[in-house]
This record gives sequence, structure tokens and C-alpha cells, in this order.
Amino acid sequence: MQTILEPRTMQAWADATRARGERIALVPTMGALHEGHVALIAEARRRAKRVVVSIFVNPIQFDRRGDFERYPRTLEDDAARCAAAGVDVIFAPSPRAMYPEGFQTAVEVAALTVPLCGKTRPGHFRGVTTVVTKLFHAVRPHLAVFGEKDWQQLAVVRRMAADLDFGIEIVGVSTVREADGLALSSRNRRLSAEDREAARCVPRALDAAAEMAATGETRPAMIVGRAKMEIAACPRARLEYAEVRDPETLEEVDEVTAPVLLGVAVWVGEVRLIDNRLLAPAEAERESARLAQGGAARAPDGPPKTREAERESARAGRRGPGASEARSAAEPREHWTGPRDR
Ligand code: PAJ
Repeated sequence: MQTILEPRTMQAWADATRARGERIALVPTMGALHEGHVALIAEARRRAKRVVVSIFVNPIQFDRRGDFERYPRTLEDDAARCAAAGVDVIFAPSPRAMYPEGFQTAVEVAALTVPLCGKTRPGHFRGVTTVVTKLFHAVRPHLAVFGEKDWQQLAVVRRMAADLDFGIEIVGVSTVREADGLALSSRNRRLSAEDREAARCVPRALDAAAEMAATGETRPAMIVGRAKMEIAACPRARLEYAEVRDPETLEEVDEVTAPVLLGVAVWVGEVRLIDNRLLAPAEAERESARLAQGGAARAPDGPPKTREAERESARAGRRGPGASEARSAAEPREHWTGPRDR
């Protein structure tokens, strides 16, 4: 394993690797690596011969200076984890190397960055898309792996890669959790023992909401209300947002008759935790939605007959924003946006 510090050196490595016909997978991170990151690396290894992990605490995506300064930096530990996981290259540029004097360019995705984290963290996604673009241009990967833990980030990066013809496949990996359900996060290590205990309200809220949807509740306000109750029951936790959204467009939904995304952001002490869960409606609710949308739900011996029913069945099987294992780039957009490999 080697460590590369300069974008130009990284590009030279990428060119030589590509010239040998080897596929490159990139796992972008901010370091303080944990088992969630390791799952991303494992997926990258399954899909490409060469794996690059970038470690860069990106100043332009932090909205609070203190959060940037306190962000854990554990490069030695990270290198050991990467070596053990079979990583070929750690790309760890300095802020100066990424943002030299006079830097003034940004990449911005529009509607997808407005709700959820976009509302409370202005400029955050612009910082993410800008740095991810730079990392893509340094590493020149065939594919890049991101976690569903940051669902909105994954959706935004997918959109950007498709819209700007990056020719990089964006792969999503499901969230890795502690035994009690808390999603692994580099920020968890800043939780005190009491706050760590309190943080369990986050997966509890997601579970309670999922249970409600699965047993027939279709009103987003009721489902969100249930999640909020779990957070409110914990005095150390402060809710930033809890919202039900379309998993693909992140637009609001009126009724939960297809899988929806429940996204939450919760402060516990000084630490901001985000998490999400896909809520699957009860089968009966799906069926009645199908019937209401034209009656022709399913022919006894065949596939769904209406366009909406087709769309619904495509949604039912999906994993991750913009992801559909079965979908090819040539399929019409109504099924699913963000082709996986363009
Ligand atoms: P970071 O928070 O270090 O996360 C790096 C990647 O790990 C992201 O794709 C994130 O979704 C994924 N990840 C984090 N926790 C996870 C978990 N518990 N299970 C599965 N995947 C998990 O996200 C960033 O860094 C930055 O915004 C970055 C994309 C590197 C741009 O600076």
C-alpha cells in the first residue's frame, strides 16, 4: 500500500493503472475510519482490481469552524485499517494541495440539495460536490463507493455524476450499525458515555416509524410524529429534522403507498447525528394504491400492466437513491434517475 499526497502524483498513478487495463475504485472519506468505511472498501474490492481510499477532512463542507477543528484525525490508525482491508493507495492531500491560493470554482446540484440537511447546512453539499469532483479528477476511478447512511449525499453525487457525464459508476452500500442499532459514524467517538446511551433514541425512532408504516399507516405526518415522540422522550436529544420524502427525488410525499425515505438529524450533546430508513408500506396499502391508480394492478399471469404499477414495482425493489440493480442506463427516467454507470 502506498500513500499519495499530491493530486498530480495521484493522476499519474491512475493513468499508469488504467494503461494496464486495471479497474480503479475510489472510496472517498474524511478519515477516522470505522467498520462502515471498511464495508465500502470491501465492496470496492469486489468490483475493481485497484482500490483507492481518499482521506481528506474537507474544510469547505463544514458549516461550523469548531466542527471542522474537532473532527477526529487518526491517520495512523486509518492507514492500518486500509492496509488490513487490502487498499492499494491512500490519497491524503493537504488542504493547500486541494485548495491552492486563488481557488474559486464550485460544483452545485440544485433541487436535491435544498431539503433535509440542505436546509440547516447551507453550502454543505456544494462543498461535498466540489471536493468529490476534485477527488474524481485526481483518482480517475471507474467507480466510486458511497454509504446509504448519508442518503442525500449519495443521491446528490449520483445526480452530479450523471448530469456532468463523469463516466463513473456510483455504488451505494447499506448502513453498518452497532449492535443496538446506532449507525457507525466518525462523530460517535465524540459522544460521552451518557450521550452514547441517549443516541439510541435515533434507531428507536426509525424502527418505530418503520413498524407504523409496515402495519398500515400511510399518513406521513403520523409516521413522522411517531419518530419525533421517540426523540422527545430522550431529554439529552434535540431534534433538528425528521421528514418523510421520496427516496429518489427527495420531494415530499402525501401518502406512504410505496417505499419512502425517513431522514432524521438529531443533536445529542455537541454531536449531530444523521440517519435514515426506507419505510416499506403494508402490502395491503400498496395493493389499494395500485387499484386506485387505474384498477389494473396485476394480470393474474403477468407483469404489472399500468405505467404507475410498473413504476411502483420498480421502486419496491430498489436499494439506495438512484440505484436499481436491474436498471440499465437506457431505461426511461420515470423508473429511476441516476444511471449507475455512464
Ligand atoms: P465520511 O463521513 O468519512 O464518510 C465516507 C463514506 O462512508 C460516505 O460515503 C458515508 O456515507 C460512508 N459511511 C459513513 N458511515 C457509514 C456507515 N455506518 N455505514 C456505511 N457507510 C458509512 O461522507 C463523507 O465522509 C464526505 O462527505 C465525503 C464524501 C468524503 C466528501 O468529503
